[in-house]
Parts: sequence; structure tokens; C-alpha cells
Amino acid sequence: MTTIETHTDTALPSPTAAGSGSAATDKFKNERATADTSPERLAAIAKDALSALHNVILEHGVTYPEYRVFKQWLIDVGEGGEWPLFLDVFIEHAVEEVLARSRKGTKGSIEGPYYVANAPILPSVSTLPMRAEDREITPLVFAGQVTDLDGNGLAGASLELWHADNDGYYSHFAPHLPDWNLRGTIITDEDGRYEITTIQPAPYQIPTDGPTGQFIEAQNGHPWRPAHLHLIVSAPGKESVTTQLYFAGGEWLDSDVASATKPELILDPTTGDDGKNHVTYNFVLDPA
Ligand code: MBD
Ligand code: FE
Repeated sequence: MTTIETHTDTALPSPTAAGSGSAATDKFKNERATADTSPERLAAIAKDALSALHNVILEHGVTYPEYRVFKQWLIDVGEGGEWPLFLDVFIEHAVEEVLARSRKGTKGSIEGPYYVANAPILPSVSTLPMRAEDREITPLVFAGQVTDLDGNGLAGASLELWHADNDGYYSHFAPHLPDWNLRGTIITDEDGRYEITTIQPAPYQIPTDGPTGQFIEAQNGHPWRPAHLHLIVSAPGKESVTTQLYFAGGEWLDSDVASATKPELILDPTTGDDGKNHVTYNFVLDPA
């Protein structure tokens, strides 16, 4: 633990805006999270969480200098606005695993820190908002159908889709990008179908210059997530699914720093005569 020291690593390029973390913290704070946990359940969870940490300290014989470095690191995570980043990369996947126990439809995955609600509503066949620069990247045409567990198409279902641009930036978390760049809420047609054109996303690097980056380095880990699309698929009377889709053969697929890939969530697009990548993926929603 003594190897965790405060430092700034300028040697490693980070494609993520320095302000992404604090922007994610501000967005999260505005929502003011609540849960209907009973006092008894909360007490039991708090007690076990502490005791798990005590066990780690005792097993490893953690020293006072190490304890103080840990305290400083926790302070740095908060002051750097990196709690949404750190928690969603290292903790959220376990919570998603709990949710997945009760679901039968399309596999879910973590939401991550960069979802923004109320993205522009788009028709069933549409292109995500993007800049001229984004149009240089290989287009991805992503088509399919939203159904219930019995395979009935769900008209008027919504697919909220968001992803990073080719440099790893998410709109709303990088000041140089127009709001809603590469974000949209697509509404399915009368058969539950959609055809969305966007661009092929690139792998995503977690910022390496802050306390989350230090933590990754201390574990001898790498800071990469495989290229991914984020989605929340919803329909009236159905349980929404928050998920991500990945790309066959993509780098970091087997070592996602956020432990959020699943074999059922891997797309394998084919390049058409039009030079665009085409893929079909259907979503199955559980009843609410
Ligand atoms: C991301 O783009 C992401 O999806 C997660 C889970 C964490 C950090 C950045
Ligand atoms: Fe992401």
C-alpha cells in the first residue's frame, strides 16, 4: 500500500477530458440518490462492510503509514471528483450481478458514470447527432427489434443510446463537444423495430492522471475498457434494461478494467458494400 503515492503522470496520454470526473460528480449530486432500505438491512450491510475491511487490514498486517496513505487516497478521490468513476469501474458490476439474478431477458451491464437522461427523441430509423469529424469514422448501422419474453414486438419502446467519440470523449462531460453528441432516444416502430446509424466506437481509457489511475497502476492493471455502446431499453409495462454492447475481436474484451463484458453482449458487424458496418441485435424485456 505504501506504493500508492500522490503523483501526476504526464507520460501516459489520456483521451478523457480532465474535467470528466468532476462533471460526473456534479451530475450525480443533482439527482440526490435515495433507496427504500430498511434501517435493519442498512445496519447489517454497514456492519459487514466494515468487518470485511477489518479482515483485509488484519490479514495483510496493514501499518499506520499505509493507513494514512489510504486516508489520503480516499480524500484525493473525493476532491478529484472521481467517486463516480472509481465506483462504477470497480464496484458497480457486483450490484449488476445481483440485479441479473432476477432477470430473464437481455443481459444487462453497468451504467457507468456518463449517462444523461432525456436525450433527443429520434424516430425508429435515424442517425445519432454527430459532428463533421465524427462522420470521418466508420459508420455503424445497428438494427433490430425490442420484444417481450414471448417474442411479441414492442411498439413505442425506447432505446437510449450513448457512447464515446473516437477520442474517448462523452458529450456533456467534455466541454468541447456539443450537447447530445452521439446520444439519442430512439423510439421503435409499430413492430418494435429500429435501425440506428452511429459510428464505430473506439476503446476507452480511464483517466490515468488521478487517484483512480494510481489505484489501477498499484494493482498492475491497465486502464482500458473495450469499445462499447451504452443502452437503456424501456417499454411501458416492462422492466428497463441497462446494458452495453461490445465488438467481436476488439481489444481489451477479455480484460475490461470495469469487469462489465458478457459473451451475450458482443456484436459481430459485417462491412457492407456501402462501406458501413452492419449488425442486428434484438432486445428482450422482462415484465415490470
Ligand atoms: C466509461 O465509459 C464507462 O463505461 C465506465 C463503466 C467507466 C468509465 C468510463
Ligand atoms: Fe462508457
